Amino acid sequence: MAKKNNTETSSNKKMADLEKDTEDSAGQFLTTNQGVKVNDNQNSLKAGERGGTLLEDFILREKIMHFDHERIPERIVHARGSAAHGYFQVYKSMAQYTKAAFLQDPSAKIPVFVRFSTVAGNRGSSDLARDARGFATKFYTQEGNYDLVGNNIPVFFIQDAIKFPDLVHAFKPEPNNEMPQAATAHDNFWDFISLMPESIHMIMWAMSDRGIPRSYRMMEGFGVHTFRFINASGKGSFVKFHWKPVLGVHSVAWDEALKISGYNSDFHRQDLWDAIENGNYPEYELGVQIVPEKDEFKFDFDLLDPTKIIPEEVVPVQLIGKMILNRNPDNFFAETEQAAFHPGHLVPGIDFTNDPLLQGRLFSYSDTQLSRLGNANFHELPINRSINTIHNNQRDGHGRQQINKGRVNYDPNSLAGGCPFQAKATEGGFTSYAEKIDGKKIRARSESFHDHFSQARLFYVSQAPYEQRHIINALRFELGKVVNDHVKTRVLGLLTQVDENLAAEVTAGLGMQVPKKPVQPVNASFGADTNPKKVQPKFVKQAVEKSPALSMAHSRKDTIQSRVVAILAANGVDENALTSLENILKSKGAMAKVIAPEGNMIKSSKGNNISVDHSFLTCASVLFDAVFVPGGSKSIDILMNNSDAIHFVNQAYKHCKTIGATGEGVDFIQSTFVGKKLAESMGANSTAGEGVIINNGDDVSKTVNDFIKAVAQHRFWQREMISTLPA
Ligand code: HDE
Repeated sequence: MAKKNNTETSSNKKMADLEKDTEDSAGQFLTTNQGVKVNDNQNSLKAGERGGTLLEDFILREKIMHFDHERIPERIVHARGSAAHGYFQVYKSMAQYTKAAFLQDPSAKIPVFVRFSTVAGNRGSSDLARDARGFATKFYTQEGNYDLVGNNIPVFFIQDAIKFPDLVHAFKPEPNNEMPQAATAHDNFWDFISLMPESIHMIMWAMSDRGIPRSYRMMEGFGVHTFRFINASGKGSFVKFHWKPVLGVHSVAWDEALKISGYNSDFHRQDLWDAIENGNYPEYELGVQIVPEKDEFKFDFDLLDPTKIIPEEVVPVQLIGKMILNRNPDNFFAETEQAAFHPGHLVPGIDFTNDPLLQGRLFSYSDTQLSRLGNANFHELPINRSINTIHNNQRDGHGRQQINKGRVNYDPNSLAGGCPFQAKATEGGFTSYAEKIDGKKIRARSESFHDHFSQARLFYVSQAPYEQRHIINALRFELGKVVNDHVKTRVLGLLTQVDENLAAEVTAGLGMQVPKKPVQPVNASFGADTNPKKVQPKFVKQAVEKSPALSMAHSRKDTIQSRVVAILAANGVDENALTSLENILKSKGAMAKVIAPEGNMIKSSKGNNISVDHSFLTCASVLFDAVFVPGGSKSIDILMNNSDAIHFVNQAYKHCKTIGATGEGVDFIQSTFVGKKLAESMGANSTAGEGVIINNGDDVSKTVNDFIKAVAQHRFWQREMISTLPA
């Protein structure tokens, strides 16, 4: 019993800590920052009713001065983000591999704060940009903060941190005209990539549907680098971290992403917020791939190379715990914006490896946070504070919160009895893994980092045909925006190394000639004195020919939990059909939204009021996972004459979504282009009808059940091949 109380206490400690700094003005007087009550917040102090304003108006000056400084620099990368609170629980003790306290006790709930982000765009950019997504988790553990600062793509563009500023300059808007925003489809980016063959594996991921997730709740997370676990006896093992979303991994279509950006550029932010408000708490399982130290050199790539994955078929991912995000932040700025993550925030039992990208990151995060958050005391901000009280001899600095008592601020000391003490390893003191290192001081890259194409190919060939088509189209789009032909040709040259068919397809879309396979791919990415012959990218036969885990086609497809279904209706809608649809969807955890020609209310077939969630003016099918049209002859007459309603269904079909209808709703579907497509394909061996659930007559519950099974499939991507809809 005592133990339970302890874990409960530790799980609530962070919440209580944040609570201390939370302020609610309900029922309170307005005050200045000095706590003086304000009598008039509408008029500045003037000499007479018609002015001038007096300099002595300290209330005005204080208010404007604070406002003038309300903006802080946005993150140089990952500026656009949103976050949530929650907790993590390990399934069973991981003591065999690590002594990290938060990975020992399955009954302990470890508070977490997670921030998701896009990488390239600025703070106000669209959530649906084609991009990697950041997935940064702060665990407030009993041994101090542990940050797992990862992405939704398990590899990175570059092998060495020294290239990071160049990479970021290249993908950000071009410096002369600050265009394009949140997009890599421009010459600078592809010029850089064409000269950096090591980036091609990540390019495959970024151009795949992983670059346009359906939701932050439906994407994986990866620690990217190989880290190290250390157990209580000091034994180390290599570890790669994964987050697996319980809802499966799903994306939107590219055309949809473009349109979502117009209808709701906060789409992912809103989705996360709404899901939590509605009790659909996002859940992710923490996975680890553990490699014993003795196996370090057993792979066909270097474990220290951040452009490589360990295929899950080679080292399976063990699921070791679950994270549940169950609380939205109270204040975006104080929490989400001021959160400072750092891959160097470690706890005993976890350590680094010599991955040269990871090592460079260790300098960057606190350095950028110093300028972003303005001083060296940002660890004292409520969101960044450890649940452990801080005891050290660091003092002063801008905005210092802690009031350290006593005369002693140095160590060793005798005047304060030697306090604060150093902790032995057995007392929980952090000790770095005593890795033996013996080498020359040298600027070079290990030959084991020279294979840039084998895993890019593995990724491409492991994709389903529709996923490969999406990669081809993404590359056609991106390179289609590039003006310089020689840049395009160089990228196509790299693609020939990945897969010749891929290169040919992309080239055809650009109306260009397939370049010859470059004999000597590119050497601009090496040091000036490096002998290019020695550093040529090479191919290595992979342990697996295909890795099904790399394809989203194999993701979980048996739940409609939290999916959003649009119900198209107008006055006269069949109330029984609509309510039974709503009830069944709700019982399966999905959300139903009524969309009508006008907002507010419609009258059902029985004359009852039905609330409208959105009118066609404020939404579009791209904001929903599926569409259903219940009957009601009057309602259908209205919808048949409404071009927005017709477009809604056509577009949902184009984006391969599930469409369902009952009663006269079936006539409506048949009157659209969808109906035309279905009629054209009658009797033919066609996929046109997959995911269109309209043939069950008036049996609403059978139709809805079939509809639900189809929605769980997420998309019917094969339809893209036959779809020539003008939507
Ligand atoms: Fe970051 N990265 N990064 N990064 N990164 C930042 O830190 C950096 C890298 C990642 O929600 C910055 O506080 C360097 C890989 C996430 O607040 C900055 C290098 C991965 C976030 C920085 C990398 C990441 C950041 C910008 C190459 C996946 C957002 C603001 C050596 C494993 C965290 C900030 C949040 C943020 C530097 C590469 C993930 C500038 C130098 C690889 C999720 O310090």
